[in-house]
Amino acid sequence: MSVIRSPSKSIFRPAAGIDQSVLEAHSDLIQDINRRKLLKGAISLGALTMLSGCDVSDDSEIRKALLAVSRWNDGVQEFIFRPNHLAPTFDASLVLKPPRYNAHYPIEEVKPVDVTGWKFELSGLVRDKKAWTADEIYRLPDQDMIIRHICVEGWDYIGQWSGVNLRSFLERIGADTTAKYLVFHCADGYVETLDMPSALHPQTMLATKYAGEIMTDPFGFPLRLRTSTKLGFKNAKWITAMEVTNQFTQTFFGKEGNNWFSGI
Ligand SMILES: Nc1nc2c(c(=O)[nH]1)N[C@H]1C(S)=C(S)[C@@H](COP(=O)(O)O)O[C@H]1N2
Ligand SMILES: [Mo]
Repeated sequence: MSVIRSPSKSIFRPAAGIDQSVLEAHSDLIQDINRRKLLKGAISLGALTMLSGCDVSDDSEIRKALLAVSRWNDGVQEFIFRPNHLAPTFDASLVLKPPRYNAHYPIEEVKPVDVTGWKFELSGLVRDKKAWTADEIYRLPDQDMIIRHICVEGWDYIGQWSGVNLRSFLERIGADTTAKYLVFHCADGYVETLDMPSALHPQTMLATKYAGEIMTDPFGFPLRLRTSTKLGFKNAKWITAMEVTNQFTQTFFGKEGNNWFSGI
C-alpha cells in the first residue's frame, strides 16, 4: 500500500487496502478540513468511514463524507471521540425555517400520518408496554435543543427540536437500559436502530416540535427521533413503534452499505 503524499501536512492516511489516489481525488476538501483544523491529529480513511457511515469502495460516498466533515463546525473532533460530551448548540437566529427535507424518496411522496388512531407501540425489554397516543406524549415534559443536522449526502442545517428526552422516557416505561439497542419502526416502512449509550445521551429525544411548533408532515409528524450525535439517517421520522432488544436488526441504510454506528 502506498503512503499519501506530504503526510506531514495531511491528517488523513488511508486505511489498509485503500489507494492514496482516492484521497488525492478529494484533496480540495481534505485541505479545507486541515486548514480549518476540523480534525486534530491523524485520522484514517477507515475511521472516517466509521464516523460518517460512508462506503469506501464508492468514490462519491467518500466525497459526501468529506463534505460532511468539512461543513461541520470546529468542535467536531473532540465530540466525535468523546461521545458523552454535549454536541454544540446554536443561537435561535440560526434556525432554518422550514427545515430541509430528506428521505429515501421525494417530499411529494410523503404520506402524512393520520394522528387519529395513531399510537406509539412499545415492545421488547420494557416493563410498561402500554401504547401512547400523541396527546399523552405532548403532556410529557419537553426538552428543547438547537443542533446541527448532518446528512451523508454532504449538507447540513441548524434545527430547533423539542420533545421528550429519550432517557427520561425509557426510565418512565421501565426499559432495560442495559439492553444493546433500540429499534424504531416508521409509518413509511423505514427501520432504524440506535445503540443504548446514544439513546441515553442527554441530547437525544423523541421530538414532536420544530421551532416551537408541532412539526409538519415531511419532518416526521407526529413523532421522530432527534439525536445530536448521529448522522441524519439515524433520526427515524414518523415513528410508530419502538423495541428494546439485544438482537441486532438490519436497517434500511445499513442494507445500502452505510456503517451502522454513524456517529458524528
Ligand atoms: N422514516 C424515515 N425516517 C428518515 C428517513 C426516511 O427515509 N424515512 N430518512 C433519513 C435521512 S437520510 C435524513 S437526512 C433525515 C432527514 O430529516 P429532515 O427531513 O428532518 O431533515 O431523516 C431520516 N429519517
Ligand atoms: Mo440523510
